[in-house]
Formats: sequence, structure tokens, C-alpha cells
Amino acid sequence: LFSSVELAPRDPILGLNEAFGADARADKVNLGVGVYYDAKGHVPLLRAVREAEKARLEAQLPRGYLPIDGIALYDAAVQTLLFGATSPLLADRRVVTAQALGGTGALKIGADFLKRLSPAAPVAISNPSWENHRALFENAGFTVQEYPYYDAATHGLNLDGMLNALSSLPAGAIVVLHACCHNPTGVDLTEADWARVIDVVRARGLVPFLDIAYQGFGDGIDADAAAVRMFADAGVSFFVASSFSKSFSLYGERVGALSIVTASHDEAVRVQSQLKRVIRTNYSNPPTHGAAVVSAVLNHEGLRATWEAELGQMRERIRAMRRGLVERLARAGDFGFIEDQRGMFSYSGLSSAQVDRLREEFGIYAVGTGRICVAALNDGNIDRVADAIATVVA
Ligand code: PLP
Ligand code: TYF
Repeated sequence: LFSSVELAPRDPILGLNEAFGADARADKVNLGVGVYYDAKGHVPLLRAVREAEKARLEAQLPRGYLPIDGIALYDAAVQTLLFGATSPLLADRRVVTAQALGGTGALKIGADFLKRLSPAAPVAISNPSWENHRALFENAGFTVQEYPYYDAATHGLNLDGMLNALSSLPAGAIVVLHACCHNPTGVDLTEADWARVIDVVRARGLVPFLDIAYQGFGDGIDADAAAVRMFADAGVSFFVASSFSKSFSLYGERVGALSIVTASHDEAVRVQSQLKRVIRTNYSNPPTHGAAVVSAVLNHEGLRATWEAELGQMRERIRAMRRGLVERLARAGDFGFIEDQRGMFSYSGLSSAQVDRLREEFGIYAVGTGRICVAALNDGNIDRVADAIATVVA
């Protein structure tokens, strides 16, 4: 049966993790995978999470099935975080939200749903994008193309290239957009840039699919949702895949959501019924623990304040590391763009040969494209990392 099965290539990022694990050097540094580490180099267990988990454990709850679209209070909390508590879309009940298996699971059920709705639509993702975007939409049966995004010469956004490409897409094309903290570049659109993208989306009749996996890691919870809220105000129908993997440090619990903005409550009811059908045939219903914890935190004033403070500390620590790296690299060149980039990642501009040298000579692991996870830097490794980068770019 399996004699002709070929060996699949490793995920370039998760494969790097395996190589890092096997490296015996004590001073190795993993700047590969997109995970937030605290100042001591550990994946944090947030205090808000710990307190909510303790209460849940003590309550000794039964383990029944959740509804197909998850915990209702969780879905409502997701909507408030994304669209804002006073959004008229929520008052009009035009948004359908389903708890999903992380941001990845949200993209997957969104892609499957769209395939039923618009089977022939092309999908456009940014160049570059998170590797899984292409794979997820191709696996759902779509043809995936790219729109220009990153400008290597300026380490910034190629807005004209992006707008031109979007303007030439056919009506109904699906456009995957990183709402904030772009993975892998760290380069985001300004609100003025978003306004221009929204103009094209409206004029061409495109279908926006926003991916927001790092809300709160850029400039704050509300500031990072600016694009989502601008699309909401624009009166278009669109999709949002969101994740709490990073913002709650709950990677392995698989906590995310898909939200679909529709034109009316009547539409929302019909869309919800079809989305539930997609979920049923994928995994019946989602797991309880992670979403129950997030819901308990977001719906409790004290725990929510604790979480917001902890998220703020993570955000500020990343920004301090960006600043620290730029300062330490000043002798090797102008790396000021690293401080302008947002979220966990930076496209450092390092070549694949320089990334190889970092790994082989210094035990510092980065993605071959030059992407580094700034959230893996700390006071104990930043000098070594800066020295090593200065050496390989010299
Ligand atoms: N989308 C982007 C852009 C990401 O970087 C990630 C990160 O893993 C995800 C989605 C998926 O997140 P999750 O781990 O919640 O599936
Ligand atoms: O880009 C990253 O590093 C994170 C983690 O297949 C990740 O988004 C990487 C690859 C993958 C799943 C998650």
C-alpha cells in the first residue's frame, strides 16, 4: 500500500526546530519559529491563564461536547476584541463567529466554506507570506497566486505593487491580508495604506480574508485591529481568522476563531448554518479547555485587566529587543528598519548564506529567508546575536 509513498519535505520553520533541538551547543539561540519567549527564554504561562485554569480545575466540570461553533461567550468575546464593543455590526448581528482550532483551523474552515461558495475564485496571498497560507488554500482546492508586498530595497512596503496587482484581480477573487504584524516581514500597512487597499477591494468586488494572529503584539489591542474595523466600516463582506496562540501564550491548546461579516442578520443565519456543516465534516466540534480559559479571562473584569497588562509587557519587551538590536548593530550598518517593523518578526535582510553561517558558526538559528523572531531575544543572548550578525554581514 505505501511502497510508492514519497517522503514529504519538512516544514521549513518547524523543521528548523528539530535541527535546533539536536544541536548540542549550550549557547545556541532559536530565532526561527514564531513563539514569544520571556526575558528568561521560556514560553510564558500567563497569570490570567493560570488563575482561570485553577478556577476551572476546582469547578470539576463534566466533559460534554461543545456546540459545533464552540462556546457562545467565547465567540462573543472574540467579536468584541476584533470589531470593538460598540460596533454596529455586532448590534445588527451581522457577524458569524465560530471557535476554531487556532488561527490555522480558522483559515481551514474559511477556505473550505469559500470553496463551496466560489469554487473558481483565485486566491491571492502576499509575497512573501506565512508558508501555510498557500498550502491551506491549495489543499482546499484553490489556485493561489501572489501580490507584491515587501520591498527589499527599502525594507518596507511595496504599496504601489500591491495596489496594482489587486486592481488586476477578477471580481470575486479572494485576497488574504495580514491585519497586523505581518509574518514573515514585520512590515505593516498604515491606516492611509489600508484605506487605499479598501478602495480597490470595493471597486473590484474582491473578497478580503483577514488573518490576525498577533493582535496586541504591534501597537495594542485596538490599534492592531484598525484594519479589521476599517473593513467593517467600509460595508463589505469579509472573513477574519484570529488566534489566541500568541496573545494568550496558549499555542498547544489550539484557540482561534473564524468570523464572517455578512450584509444582514438574515444572511448571517444562513451563512452560519453552512459554516457549521463545514465544521461538522472536519472535526464535529472544537475542544473545550483553551477557549473556556480565554472566555473566562475576557469576560471577567479583573482577569481581563491582568491579561491586558501581561500582553502589554510582552509587546514592550519585543519593542525593547528591537531597539537593543538596532543599537548594537549600528557599527555594522543601518538596521533602523528593524525598529519600524511590528510584531514578532523581522525580515533582517540577511542572505541565506549569512543565515547558514549564523547557524554553523554560532548556533544561531534563523529562517533561510532572513526572518528572525525578535521575541526570542533577551538580555542574555542579544549581545551574542548582534556580534554574530555583525560578523556575518561584515
Ligand atoms: N496566521 C499567521 C500569519 C501566523 O503567523 C500563524 C502562526 O502560527 C497562524 C496564522 C496560525 O496560528 P495558530 O497557531 O493559532 O494556528
Ligand atoms: O511562522 C511561524 O513561525 C509561526 C509558527 O507550519 C508556525 O506561525 C510555523 C509553521 C507552521 C505552523 C506554525
